[in-house]
Amino acid sequence: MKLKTTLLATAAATMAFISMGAQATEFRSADIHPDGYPTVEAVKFMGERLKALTNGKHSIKVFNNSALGNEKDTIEQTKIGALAMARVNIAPMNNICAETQVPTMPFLFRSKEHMRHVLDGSIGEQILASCAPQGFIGLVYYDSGARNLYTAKKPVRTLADAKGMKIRVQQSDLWVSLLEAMGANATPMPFGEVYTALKTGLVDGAENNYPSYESSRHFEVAKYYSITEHSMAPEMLLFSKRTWDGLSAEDQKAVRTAAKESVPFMRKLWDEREEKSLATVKAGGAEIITVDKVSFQNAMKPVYDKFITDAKLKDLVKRIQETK
Ligand code: BDP
Repeated sequence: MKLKTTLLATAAATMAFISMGAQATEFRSADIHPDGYPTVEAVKFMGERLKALTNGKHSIKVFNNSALGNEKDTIEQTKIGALAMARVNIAPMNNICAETQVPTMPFLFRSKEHMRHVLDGSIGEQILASCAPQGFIGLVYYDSGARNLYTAKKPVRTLADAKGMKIRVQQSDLWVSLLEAMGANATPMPFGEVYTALKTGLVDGAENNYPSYESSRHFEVAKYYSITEHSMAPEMLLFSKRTWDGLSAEDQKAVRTAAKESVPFMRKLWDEREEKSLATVKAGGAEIITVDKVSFQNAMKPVYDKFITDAKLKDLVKRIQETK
């Protein structure tokens, strides 16, 4: 009797495995942010949707807090298929796939609504699709708000104040030029190293949105937060093309659908988090500084001249500017 039960149980387990299909997968997805951060929660949500859409066949496990390395590392792993997914900012893709430079450009989007509208449409799709030859399926963008400059010792109120300051930037040539155009001394480094760099004076400042400034505790070591809003470079969710090519068309569709469904979910979390983070950094002693934004804007021509060089990129910029 006992043997029969065991046999039955084994058979049931085997059946369950077979019915799941030989390719049942838990896709691994990397993020540098901690639990609770909108990007992390959005990918978890996508995982739940994917599981539902594929009747439990596919799911996602998020490895957050830089557990699988910094963004450049996880992009590399995604390219070779060692990792199925990476949620990164668009900036570390700038040197890999030229079109991603466009949404990174300084003062390009006029507002959050403009940015969302452009990225949701055909321009956004074109840029996502442009990374395929490099081995990446661009699934969706997530919000990353506007990035602002923050400094440890001296506040930046005018463009002249930024002159000569050592400012950490993301690992992208475009970002180096952007800060150089402000007169600063740009220092590229991974996000995870910035807190110590600010604390030890290796850099004078950095730049980021409210939620990252807050969750990284950078506000504790760089309390002058200047509202420059110099870029709205969004987040990107990448899927490894190697892994992708092994999926059925039906499963690819499910991945895309689940990713799309996570966008409104993320935006709601994002809007709430921006407000909460502002309150937290203020309570923590951050000084929110209004700057002469036009002077920063006027300094950006060299960045456009250097990076928006070919007809394709020029056309994308123009179409974005013309989008109402
Ligand atoms: C944050 C992005 C994250 C970047 C980070 C950075 O969410 O993906 O790694 O900025 O500045 O806003 O490196």
